[in-house]
Amino acid sequence: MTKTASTQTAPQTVTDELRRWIITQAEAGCRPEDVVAAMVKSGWDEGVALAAMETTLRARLDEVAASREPVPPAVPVPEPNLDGAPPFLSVGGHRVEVLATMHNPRVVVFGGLLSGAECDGLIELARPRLARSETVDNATGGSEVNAARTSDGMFFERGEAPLILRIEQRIAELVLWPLDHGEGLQILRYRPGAEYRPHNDYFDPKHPGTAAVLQRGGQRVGTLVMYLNTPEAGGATTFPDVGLEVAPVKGNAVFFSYERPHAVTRTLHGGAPVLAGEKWVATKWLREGVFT
Ligand code: PD2
Ligand code: ZN
Repeated sequence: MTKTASTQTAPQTVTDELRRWIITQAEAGCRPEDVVAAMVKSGWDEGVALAAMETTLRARLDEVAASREPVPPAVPVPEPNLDGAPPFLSVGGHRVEVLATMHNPRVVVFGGLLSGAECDGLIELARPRLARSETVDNATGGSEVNAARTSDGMFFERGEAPLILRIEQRIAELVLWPLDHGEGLQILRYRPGAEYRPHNDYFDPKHPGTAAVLQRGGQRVGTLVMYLNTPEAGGATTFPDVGLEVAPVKGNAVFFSYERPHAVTRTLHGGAPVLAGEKWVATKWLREGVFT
């Protein structure tokens, strides 16, 4: 039994470490009932343990299946100009720090992308329009409320207010991608306990609803998650394939790109549960073509 499974106390949070442990046990040939029994013995509620097993192993099976699928061709993706490894970039007169970079998956963490006043302004504009978040329904391409995403959210129209337009222009200049290739900004509010379970932002070519979604500008090829406040605890943006966690700090942002809609990009990511306080983010998804 590893430290993960033996040190949990209520409320019981299924961490990436626990997911990795479950996969290790299953791949070593442990029977599922023995894995659940070991978790229960170390303090886990049986229902939570069973649900964690089920979702973790289903995701792992999907990953193994994906590794056997044909890999779609690579397409151009947004990318900041980091030639010469600059410590900061000047974007429309605004200084943005380059805090961390990773190449596979392509991830860049920016500091000070938004000012405190810009973060507060986005929250103020979004708050009266929040509703329980929906995700794309894979079957139809429409949207549905999803238990994997327990936040409230809303979308702005592109350029709908001067503040939105200014931020969109900054993003376009930062990652060298045309403004009209971006979807409208999405705002999410997570309350304590809320999370966004690991997912990919690209549309899965296998899903029947994908063709409809691709009509509006093609695939998503990049994501920028901007933190509008600093939660008291929890709420990191996680990349479970590579064990990376980006702390949510007001004004900072994490950018990642995916040159094909496939797990080889290692851009599976999630929003870890918020442990205390609220977490607010603005997400800009970038498409291959003009988003209409
Ligand atoms: O809020 C986050 O950290 C987060 C994590 C994963 C947001 C998104 N995905 C997203 O908006 O796609
Ligand atoms: Zn996402």
